[in-house]
Amino acid sequence: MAIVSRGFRGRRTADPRLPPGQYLEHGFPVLSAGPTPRTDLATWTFSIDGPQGPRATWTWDELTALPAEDVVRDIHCVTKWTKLDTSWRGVSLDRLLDAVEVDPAEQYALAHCDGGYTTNVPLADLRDGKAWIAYQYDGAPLAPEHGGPARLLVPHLYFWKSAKWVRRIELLTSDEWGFWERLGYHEHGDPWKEQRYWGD
Ligand SMILES: Nc1nc2c(c(=O)[nH]1)N[C@H]1C(S)=C(S)[C@@H](COP(=O)(O)O)O[C@H]1N2
Ligand SMILES: [Mo]
Repeated sequence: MAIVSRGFRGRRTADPRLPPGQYLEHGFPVLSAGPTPRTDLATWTFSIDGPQGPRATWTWDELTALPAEDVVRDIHCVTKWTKLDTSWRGVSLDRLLDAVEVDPAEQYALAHCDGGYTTNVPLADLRDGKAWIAYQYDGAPLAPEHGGPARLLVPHLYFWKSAKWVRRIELLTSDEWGFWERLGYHEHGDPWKEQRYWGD
């Protein structure tokens, strides 16, 4: 009996969709560093900013009128849970970045959220079909505790990069750490390279 169950466990941890050190989670844990902010959709905006302020701003109606994409992706939290096949609807960052002029020297981005959370992502990780401003999860409006009305979704990086309640993406010419990065989390956060903390 013991040998049989060890065999099963061994086969599960060998799941090729699990990055190193991760386990499968079937629920959807909520991880927030503070209270869930509430923003009235009538005044909500999302913007892409440069050093001089907003280069493009979308209201809720404008953002949700843009062509959206349905994406199914695995998500990986640095606390070691991985959830497979999560389904989202949102606007590709490619489409939003197309609306602004980006200086070639601006290779970094810092996401800013209601509530003050921030996280940095290299601009290249937001391009080429890798990131979205997501406003639906599993066919329903994104729940406030999971980042509704809208969150950044960057599923190929650890999930702390997927900033909930995102309101601005600031383009930068040098990398600037966000909330968790200043507290010791990795500046990039690739789960397949196990970039969890400083020095990984
Ligand atoms: N604004 C904001 N975004 C955030 C966080 C946060 O505390 N505030 N936590 C991050 C972390 S550490 C994780 S793992 C995911 C959790 O998303 P979930 O609560 O939808 O599972 O959100 C990320 N985005
Ligand atoms: Mo996390």
